[in-house]
Order: sequence, then structure tokens, then C-alpha cells
Amino acid sequence: MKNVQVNAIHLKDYIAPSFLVNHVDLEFILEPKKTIVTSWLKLTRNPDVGGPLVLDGDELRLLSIKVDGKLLETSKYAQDNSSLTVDGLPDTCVLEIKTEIDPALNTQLEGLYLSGGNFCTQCEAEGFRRITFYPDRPDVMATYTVTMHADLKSHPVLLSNGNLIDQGVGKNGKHWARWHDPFPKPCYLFALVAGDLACYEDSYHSGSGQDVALKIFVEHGNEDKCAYAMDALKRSMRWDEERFGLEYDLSIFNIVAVSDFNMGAMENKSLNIFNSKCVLASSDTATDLEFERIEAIVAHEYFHNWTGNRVTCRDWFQLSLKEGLTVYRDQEFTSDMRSAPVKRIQDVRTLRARQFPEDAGPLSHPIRPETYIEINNFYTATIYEKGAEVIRMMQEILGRDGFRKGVDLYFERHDNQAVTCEDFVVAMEDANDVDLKHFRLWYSQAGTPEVDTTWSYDEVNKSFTLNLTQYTPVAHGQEGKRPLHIPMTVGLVGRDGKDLPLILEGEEGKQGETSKTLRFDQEQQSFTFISVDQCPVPSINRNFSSPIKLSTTYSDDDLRFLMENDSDAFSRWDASQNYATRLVLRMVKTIQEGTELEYDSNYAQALARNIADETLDPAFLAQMLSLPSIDYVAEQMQVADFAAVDQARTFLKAGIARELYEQFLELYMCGKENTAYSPDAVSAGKRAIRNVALGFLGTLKNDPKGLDLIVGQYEVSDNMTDRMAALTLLASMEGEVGEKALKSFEQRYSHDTLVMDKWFAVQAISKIPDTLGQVKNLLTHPAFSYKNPNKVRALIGSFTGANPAKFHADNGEGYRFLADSIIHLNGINPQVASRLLSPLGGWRRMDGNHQKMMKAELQRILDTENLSKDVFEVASKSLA
Ligand code: 0A1
Ligand code: ZN
Repeated sequence: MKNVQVNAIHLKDYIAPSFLVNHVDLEFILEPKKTIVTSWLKLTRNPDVGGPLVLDGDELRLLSIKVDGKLLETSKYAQDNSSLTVDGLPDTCVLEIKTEIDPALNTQLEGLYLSGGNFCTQCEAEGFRRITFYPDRPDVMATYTVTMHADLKSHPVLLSNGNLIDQGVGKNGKHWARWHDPFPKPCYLFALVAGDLACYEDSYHSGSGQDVALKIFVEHGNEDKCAYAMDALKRSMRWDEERFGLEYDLSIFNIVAVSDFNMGAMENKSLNIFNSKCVLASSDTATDLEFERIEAIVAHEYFHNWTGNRVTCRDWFQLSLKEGLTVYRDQEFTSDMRSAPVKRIQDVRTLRARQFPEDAGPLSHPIRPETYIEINNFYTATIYEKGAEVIRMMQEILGRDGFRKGVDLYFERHDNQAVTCEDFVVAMEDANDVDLKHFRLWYSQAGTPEVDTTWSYDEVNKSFTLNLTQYTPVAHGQEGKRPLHIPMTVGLVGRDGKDLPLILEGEEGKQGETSKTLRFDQEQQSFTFISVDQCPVPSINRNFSSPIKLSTTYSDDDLRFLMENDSDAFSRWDASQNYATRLVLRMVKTIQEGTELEYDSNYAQALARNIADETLDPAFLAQMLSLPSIDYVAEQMQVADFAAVDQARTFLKAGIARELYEQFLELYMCGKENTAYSPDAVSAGKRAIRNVALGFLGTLKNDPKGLDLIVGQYEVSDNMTDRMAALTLLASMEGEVGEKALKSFEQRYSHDTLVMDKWFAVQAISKIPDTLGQVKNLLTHPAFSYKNPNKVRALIGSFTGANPAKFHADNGEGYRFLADSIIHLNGINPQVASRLLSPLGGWRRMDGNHQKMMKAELQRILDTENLSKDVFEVASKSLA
């Protein structure tokens, strides 16, 4: 490591701020290379805490400081490269600070920067300190008045948080606007936008009769791609009133879409800033999945208005307080808008693909971490997705009404406060008069619990006993794991495929339930059901009631039985995944032993019975027919062998395609619709099943019919979902057919930067022999830029994160490519660089040869001059 100043922050060191800020006045004179920021902070000493005022600052040029209007002598303050300390201040005063910043040079995209010539900000987590000196911590909450001056011609739109209270035209072609936000907020929710933007407008009439002006600002020419996001916003506003009784609290709500953005979107008070990828959609440019994602992200950011903004986090260790809860809320919203089981399946797929590996690897941390070096590295699947699972378990334990009572009490107690995860759990406890002390362990203990199950049926006593054992593996830095309180939902499926009534021993009074949530909170526990008149197949962890890894003694027959009969859609799908994973792993062993692969047709037959079941929702059937990913299967191995998994999975897929050829053709033909494209869930489900069928047909080499269908679909489809599904298959075909399609796509969409991201990604995940060579060539394509996070993720991220068989190539060139990319990006955008790193952290699960190469690349990254904190933290933890 060279030139890195490492300073770990610990939760146990939390102390309240020495000064509070009651109000902030900000003035911006906006110029791309030289912006002058003046702040007037109305300060009050915090009576509980002594010490000087310490303000954070990063890459700021200090011009002057005044206290109550008087210039402060230089001896009264001290400055280093990250802070400004002012001693001897009166208990209340107004501190005036003038600074200069250079937005044009800001390639980190934190603080104030330029995107396509427009000024915009990103302050979470610690970007505000790159705008002005300030106590940049979420427990300092203030009201804001913001005045900005800019060139009228080039930057006609001037926006900030709250309400527009004044505006005018100045001299020399300048104009100005003043905004006031009446709600106290931490500075990470501050936002400013100045630019030349088109506006798509609508309005919302709230349940209590308030009118809210809704505006989406986009680059000129994109106005026709805002309708879906706007509709999603209005549905979110209505849903939050109906489900949680939460109304919007201002008369204006703005969304701005920018092309250069590190994440998906940001919930700044009343001025959400979005990655344009998460707003813009039309049938010709966005896939069904992207429409769904836009809906979810618009909802997520809107829901933050209460869970995050009105009640915020005391410190960044509490990040899951707002993120876990808000993800849970957006998941519930999507379930209500679309198919609940399909949504649950998609969320579990994400959790298993992203959070489980994180929790089993070197970056494992609890949903409330205890230490970090760079907070930007903690916007993780654990904080977000596992955090949402923890909230979901509370709702499972308390019931929907009990959960709602807890949420109501949380807002009653903590509105306009910065609080902790503990405060949320206490509100749940107090509102329901329950004790969740044991449950709290989910907040502090890292790792995915593993639950082993065995069962027995007592023919004589007609009882069924389920034995559960839990164990959480020792994760990085956390020894001595304790048993968790796991809500485990189970059912018993009878021979006729119907659920049996459940009577738990000792609870004879309760009858009629066919699903029951058991309280499993010890290392080992047995649960006996009585009056079970036949030997059932148990259905365990229904609807994924807890985020665990389940190991069972199911026979292949049991899994097929559940695949065809389980009334719980999630468990039915999970049985299918489980079975397919088993088959692929068996074949991997065969490949490794060098013997001939054999195809087992039982799985395809169980799928065939699902295809024949006309009661199934097409969107669900599409999930049933989608094999587990290469990563997921490899994750189940002691030593991952991606090449063998890829080979086995392809063999299985082709076998199924051959066996169910007629069914897939029929699914494809019958699902054809002649109506115009609509992004709604039902239509999307129909396209999903057709494209899954096409994917199977596409695995059959030398099948001209399948190829004709794919090429035909590429050429005639009227929407991006179908076009992209076909292009993905074609891009993995060597020779002219793939090249031709890629060329035509490039020509058709070269003007649309978001669509070009798809073009980059589809080539990065291709199976052709020299995918990496292709990716390297594309780095010099005029549409590619290292400065644009979407481009980097589409091309580099897709190759290293979504093409495991190529990334782990035996010659190590995939690893070298990733390390080179990270080293290059470290100097441009450390956040993006560090987020790309995770695939290298998986070295422990590889064989000795791959391990050596991966570790060498991590070391090469660590040896880089001027390594950012972001990259240093992830690389050093990955190697440790
Ligand atoms: N709070 C936003 C996401 C976000 C997080 C971090 C960022 O910079 C480090 C930017 C945005 C959300 O949950 O949507
Ligand atoms: Zn969020």
C-alpha cells in the first residue's frame, strides 16, 4: 500500500456533535471551473458536548471565514486536508464561510459536478463536505435556504430542495433562484441542479386533498420517455397512503435524470436525482425488466421521504435503518403492483446471488456494521437486501397489523429525528407489547445461518416431527455465533398434493391452518405436528420466511413432488432450483472425473407437467423454467469450477430443450400477441415465457428452425424486450449471424447512450471464444468512456461480474483485465473502482492455481500509488 491514510471509524466511538446547526443559508455562484459557495450557518452549542467546532471539508479552497459578520483571524482556526477547526466560538453565532470549488474537475461524481454540461449534486454519504465546510454527519439536521446564480442561457433551470420562494434576472445574462426547505434535514439530503433541461409535468391529488406538482427534468429529446416513471411515482404516492398512512408533505416533487451517476438514484428531499437509466423508458428502448426496475426505484426514492428523510439515521452505522426498511417497502409495493410470488422469487434470486456470497466472503458484515474505513463501501447487498429481510421477518412475527402499529409508533416518536436501528425495534416491541431482544441479534451478527432439517413420521401416533438445527459459520472477524430467532414457515403436503391441516403439539386449540410460522430460536429444536393422517412431504421455509441456507434430506422424488404440488409458489420454484442444482452438481462431478455425461429426463418431465398446467401464471412459469445461474451452482461447491458448471448447465439445458422441443415451440407460438406493446406485468409475463422457450430452443446447435425464430424475432419485434432477448442469443453465436445483428443494433441505436449500454453488456456476457478480446476492443469505441459509470458497469462490470466462466479463464487474463481496469479507475472514480472489485475477493473458493493469480492481482492493486480509501479498504480486506 502506498500513500493511503487509513482511519477506521467505529460505532462504539460515537459522540454527539459539539454544535448544532439550526439553519443554513447557501449561496452558489455557478461556473463550471470556478464555483463560489458561501454558507451562513446558524450555530448553537450542544450543551451536552464540549470542544471546538470541527467542520469537514474535502478538496475545497477556503476563501474567508466570518463570525457574526466579523472576519476571523487565521490564528482562530486550523485547517488540514479534511477538516476546519474553529475554537472559542460563542454558544450561538452565525458562521460565514466562503469557498471555491471546481465542478468541472470532479470525476468522482460526489459533491457538485457536471453531467452533460448541467450542474448536479450527490451528497450521500459524505459529498456535502466537497461543496462547503460543514459538520457532515446525519445527526446534524437543519433547515436550508439556497440561492443560486447561473447563466440564463446555458442553465435556465435552477432547482434545490423545498419550495421556490423567489427568482429573478441579474446582470450579464445571469439569473437566480431561491429555494427554501422547511423540513430540517441532514446535509446528505441537500441537492442542487442547474441546467438546460426539458420538463415533463403532472400532478397528484392526495388523500387529504393536497395538490402536488410533479416534475421530471430530462435532457431535451427525452421527454417522451418519462411517462412510465411518472405513472410509477403517482402509484407510489397512493400506495404509501393506503398501506402505511403516509402522505407527501410538500406541494412540489421533482425528479432530475442525469447521465453520470454513481448509483441508481438519490432521495434528496423533494429533489430526487436519478441515474437516467432508472427513469427513461419507452417500448423501443427499455426491456420489461427495466420498466419494472424503474417502477421499483421511483417508489424506493419516494418512500425514503418518510423512511430516511423525515426520520433519518443517527450515524452511518445505522444505514440499514433507512435502506433495509425502504427496500422492504418497495418490495411490498412491487408485489402489490405485480405478481407477489414472482417478486418474492426475484428478490430471493438477488439475495442468493449477491448477499449470500458477500456474507460468506471477506467483506462479510452485519446489517449494522461496527466499523468501516470508507462508508461508500457499505452500500451493500447486506445493508439493503438482508436489511429488508430482517424487516420482513419482523412483519412475519408481528403480523401485518402489528407491524403497521410499530411503524406508526416509530413515526409518532421520531419524526424529524436522527435515530438508530434500536429505536425502530423498540417501537415494534412497544406497539405490540412483545420482546424482540433475541431477534436483535440479526442486526449485529454477520453470516448466513445454515439450517439442517430432518423429519420422521410416526405411523402409529399419526404424528410428524420436524427436527431443525441452525449454525452460522464464522464470518470474517466474528467468532462465537449464537443461534438466531428464525421465523420458519412450514406446511405439510399430503399424497394428493393438497396441504394437510397443521396442529402443533401443545397448541391443540388452534386448527385449520395449513401454513405455520414456527419460532425456531435455539441451536436445535424439534416440532411435532399431531393428527397427521398420512406421511406428508414437508414444505419448509415457505415464501422464504427467513434468509437462510436450507439443507434437507429430500429425495429426487420429493423435489419433483413439490415442484408439481406445493401450494406455496416460492417453495414450488425453490424445489425446482434445488433439483436442477443437484443435477448440475452431479454432472460437474462426472466432468471432473472425465467420464461420459448422462442426461436424466425426470427433471424435464416435471417441468413438462408445469408447462401443461394451464392454471399457472406465465410469469411464474418463466421462473420455474429458468435454471439456476452458473454462480449459484458454483457457490454450492467446496472448490468452485466455473468451467465445469458452465459445461454441465449447458448440457442440461440442451437436454431439456431436446426433450421438450415441441412444448417449447408451442409455448413460443401460442404466446405470440398481435396487440401493441404494453409494459404491464401480465403482458411482460407472456413475453418472459416466450423468451425462456426461445432460450431453450437457442441451445440446440444445428437446429435451423430455432435459429430462424431467433433471427426473425430480432428483426421484426416491436419492442426492446424481445429484440434484446434475441440479440443476447445471437451475440453468443460465432460468425456472421451474431456479428450482423450486433452491427445492425449499433447502427440503429448509436444515438441513444442508454441503449448502447445494452449493446456493450450483451457483448461482455457473450460465450464466443474471445469475449475478452472483444471487450478490450470496445474500450476504444467512441461510445465508451471510463468517466461514465454506466458505461464502465455495462462493459467491464458485465464481463467481470456476469460472465464467470470467461472471467475465471485458466490463463488469468480475466483477473489481469479487472485489476488493470480498477487501477485506471482509481484515479477517476474511486467509488466505481471499488464496486468492481468484488469478483477478485472470491479467491478462497477457487483452486490453488486460480487463487495464486487472483491474490497477485489484488496485491498489484494494493501496490498502486495514491490508492483511494475506497479501493484500499475492499482490496486489503479481500486479501486478508
Ligand atoms: N440512498 C440512495 C442510494 C445512494 C447511496 C449512496 C450514494 O453514494 C454513495 C448514492 C446513492 C438509495 O438508497 O436509493
Ligand atoms: Zn435507499
